[in-house]
Amino acid sequence: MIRLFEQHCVRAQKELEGMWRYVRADGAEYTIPVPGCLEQQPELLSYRGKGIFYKKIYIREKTNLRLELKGVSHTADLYFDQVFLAHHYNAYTGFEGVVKDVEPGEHEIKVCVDNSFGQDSALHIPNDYYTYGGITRPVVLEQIGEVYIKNVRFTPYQSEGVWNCNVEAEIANIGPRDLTLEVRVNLAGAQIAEHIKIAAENRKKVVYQIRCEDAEEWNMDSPRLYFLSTELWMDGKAIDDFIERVGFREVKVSGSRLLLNGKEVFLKGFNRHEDYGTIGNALPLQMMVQDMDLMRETGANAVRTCHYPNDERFLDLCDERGMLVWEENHARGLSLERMCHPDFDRQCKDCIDEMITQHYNHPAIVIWGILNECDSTSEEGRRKYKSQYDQIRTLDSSRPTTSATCKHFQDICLDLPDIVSFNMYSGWYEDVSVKERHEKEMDWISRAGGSGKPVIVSEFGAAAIYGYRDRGHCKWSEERQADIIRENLEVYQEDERLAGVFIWQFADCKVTEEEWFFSRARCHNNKGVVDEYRRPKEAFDVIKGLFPKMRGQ
Ligand code: ADA
Repeated sequence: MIRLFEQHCVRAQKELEGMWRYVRADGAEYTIPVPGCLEQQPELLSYRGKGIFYKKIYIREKTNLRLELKGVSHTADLYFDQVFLAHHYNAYTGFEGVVKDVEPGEHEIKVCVDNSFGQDSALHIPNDYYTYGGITRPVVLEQIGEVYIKNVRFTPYQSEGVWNCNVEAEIANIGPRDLTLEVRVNLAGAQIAEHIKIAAENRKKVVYQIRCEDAEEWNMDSPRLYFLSTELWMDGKAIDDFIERVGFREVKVSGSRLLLNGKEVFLKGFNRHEDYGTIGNALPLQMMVQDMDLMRETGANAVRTCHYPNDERFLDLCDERGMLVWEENHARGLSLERMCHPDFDRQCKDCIDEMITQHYNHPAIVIWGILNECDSTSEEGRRKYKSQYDQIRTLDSSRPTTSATCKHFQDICLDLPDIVSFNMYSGWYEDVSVKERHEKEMDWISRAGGSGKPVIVSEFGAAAIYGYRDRGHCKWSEERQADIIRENLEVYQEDERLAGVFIWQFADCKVTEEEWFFSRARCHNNKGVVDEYRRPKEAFDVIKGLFPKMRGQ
């Protein structure tokens, strides 16, 4: 399944799911499901390295083709009939390749994939989560004509009590002729039609302001979604279309509050990695729904996509369920030395650019985050933080920004984001009073550039091995994890200064053995409140008792 709704009625689109041929670097051959992870194959359980995926397709009539790969982990080179189309780095954003004038008959798609931690990889490194391998998200094959819609951006805003929006569509003419065509936009009962000219081998951006008299707002209780359909017409015929699913809502920061449609929201959520025991990060829809249902069962209203952009189908689900999302770029715990990797700036820039371009229209996303626990203590680090915030604001000024810091009392970047967020493991890494430690942190934040801004506790929690019980509540027992989470939540629920809390973490996730085995029993980060098979630990019920009592919906 590509998305949770059909994106095209005119353009022919299909998913190339199923079995693909995979040839490992040493020549060993397998057939592997796509989407899927290499690690699901008995012979590839811990394979880290290069390999090539092949898929044969049949084309009935001469056409232009667009291939979209929504996630390949982590470096990919895409070929069509041995012709190179695209290079892409990063497992968590998609990319495309376009081939013109494909003749009828048999053709071959080839994707060279590498998931090793080589010297060209600044963001995928041995880490406290697992970099899987393979084509882990859907592959889409589309038939396009000489002109097609590349992208549509929807920005809602209220004016005099009525919903309005900006719709920007990017149209590409990949043919040799200058064209005149009609653009037709349909949204919530409003229609726009305009004739445009677009030169050969060129792109054009059209922008419309649409007043939607009858549009209802999207909110957490009533996540009303609308189809935004953009079509291209020529000689009385629809030749291409692009359907987005959008919601009318506004996110703002006002003083220390986060507002959704002018009303304060308090975020009560989980940090969630895309990871499931034996499946890896290629989660099928039913497992995403299971995660959503479990989070909802506790009373959560928000999720943080730590530490990378998520699968679009999960974001679609959040849109449908009114679950608020903090989505962040891919960068976890990088030291200054790692941030000075020659490819770091470019790889972050591409990731942010793709994340925002690809996920801009999700009403559920209310915060963009960057650089979890990276170096925010040096002038060089600060320059990098600043340039990433600047990049985000240029691409999207409609959502607030943040970054989760652990550089307590040393962070020099708290003045840069719209929201200040900090990770704090009181009771787990440090045996301290949660309340006292929290007060010190809040006091420091107010003096270090965060004064007057919303503050979020972006991570807190403790580890427990599922099923391990101990009457003395020793560390790693389910009882101790429940105690620590309870103590933290009780302190935060009293604190009117906070705008939200995110528990670390929703489910146990696999970590890389390299660099991590000594502090991570079972080579897993065991701080999930459910284990990697989604079996709830004792803490799950504690949260279920406390989340509904906290402020916010
Ligand atoms: C961090 C980090 C997480 C995870 C967590 C932990 O603060 O952001 O990715 O590593 O700590 O479990 O210690």
